[in-house]
Amino acid sequence: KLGDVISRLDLRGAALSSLDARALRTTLPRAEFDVEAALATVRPICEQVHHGGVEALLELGEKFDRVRPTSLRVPAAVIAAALDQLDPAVRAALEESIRRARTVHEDQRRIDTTTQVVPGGTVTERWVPVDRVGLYVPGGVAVYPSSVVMNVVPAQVAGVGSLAVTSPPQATNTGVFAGYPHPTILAACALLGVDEVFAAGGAQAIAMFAYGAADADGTVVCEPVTLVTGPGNIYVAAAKRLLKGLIGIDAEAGPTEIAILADDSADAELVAADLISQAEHDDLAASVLVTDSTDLADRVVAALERRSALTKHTVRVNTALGGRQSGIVLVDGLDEGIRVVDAYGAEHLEIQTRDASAVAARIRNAGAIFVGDYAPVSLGDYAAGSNHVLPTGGCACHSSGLSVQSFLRGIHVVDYSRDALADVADVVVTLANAEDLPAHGEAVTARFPTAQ
Ligand code: HSO
Ligand code: ZN
Repeated sequence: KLGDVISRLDLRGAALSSLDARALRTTLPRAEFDVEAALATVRPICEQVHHGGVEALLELGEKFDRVRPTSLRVPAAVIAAALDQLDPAVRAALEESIRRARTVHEDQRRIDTTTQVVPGGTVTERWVPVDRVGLYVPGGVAVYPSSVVMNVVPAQVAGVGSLAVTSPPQATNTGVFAGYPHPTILAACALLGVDEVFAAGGAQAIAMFAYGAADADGTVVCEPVTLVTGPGNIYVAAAKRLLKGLIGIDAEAGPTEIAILADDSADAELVAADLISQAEHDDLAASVLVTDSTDLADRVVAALERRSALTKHTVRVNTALGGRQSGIVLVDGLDEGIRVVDAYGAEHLEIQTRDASAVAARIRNAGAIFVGDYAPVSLGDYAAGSNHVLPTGGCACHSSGLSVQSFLRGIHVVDYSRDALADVADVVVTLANAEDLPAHGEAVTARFPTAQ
């Protein structure tokens, strides 16, 4: 019975007050996502792509995706065919999703700022998009055309000039799509105006982006990129960690997480529906309820049992809900609940309490916060306008979700006149000498030979 396997952690009374933030964090339910352990597996794969280029990528597709890509780059005609055969209702929904994401992300554009430090001395922070981005779109247990939207929209709004998408070839594709990524992924690319799409997944896809790939004649099929974004499995995360430095990466994405902070005013049916919605992603998905109401907890468990039996992916949902990464955490009150969810730093946090907006305003650590009864996580997954590529595994404590900012760099432009430099020369010389780096000071005094 599901109710018997959902773990309960009782943090009422001294159980919570005796834990500091770090201890609390390790006490809370969380999935094992040992990226370090996967490094040994992905290292030879990345090497193979580095030296073998296109041919290595085709072979690795055959090995790991059980289908040899028909060609590494998806031909324009195949992308166009995918858009042609896209269900009109799905097309309209994707278009609405794109529209809302654009609306939100356009407001994230950064404005260059110039500060006049002294007369004749200015520092400008200039925002410049990265040159070329590689976007990874997973295609394993589930395929996510919505993730194409969430990666491409902020990159385009940021002004990234060159943008490539990669997704694993699907063994189940037929007809013109055989040996290519899922047709709905291709159609989403077409809707967004992305024409550079590759049939590569896993660690090998990240290596392709990092090193570029040429075919046997030396013709470059994929130019290397400067930044890779997008969620993936543990091997994708490991490859990103391995190749970081050569390329920029976004926050590492592990299995999805939903935490719900709820009091006795919450609707148990809605809480259960939302916990199940993210449990549906993956056996390792985490669904965590934090509440001060044992009565609500009992009602949620009953609702979970009823609802999970009725939903399509019952087995996966029950595995995720019964896993050590999921569970119900009991606390004394709202303040304690806030402490717990802040320590957890969920990818998605729902607030289903009285005065939900005021409670949300007190939260410091979460990838995204969903306020009240009418903002389920699945709204954010598809159509709120917010981004659904968010930090998992507690990374919300130090990282943000994908946004326009993820694709920009702020360059400081320093512009000082002769007089402005002369005015501050002593400061530079004094600090340079204090650090025993006199040549630093000499670079300034060299500009004022008569003053010496
Ligand atoms: N909840 C996932 C995103 C997603 N959901 C895609 C459905 N499709 C991670 O934020
Ligand atoms: Zn989701």
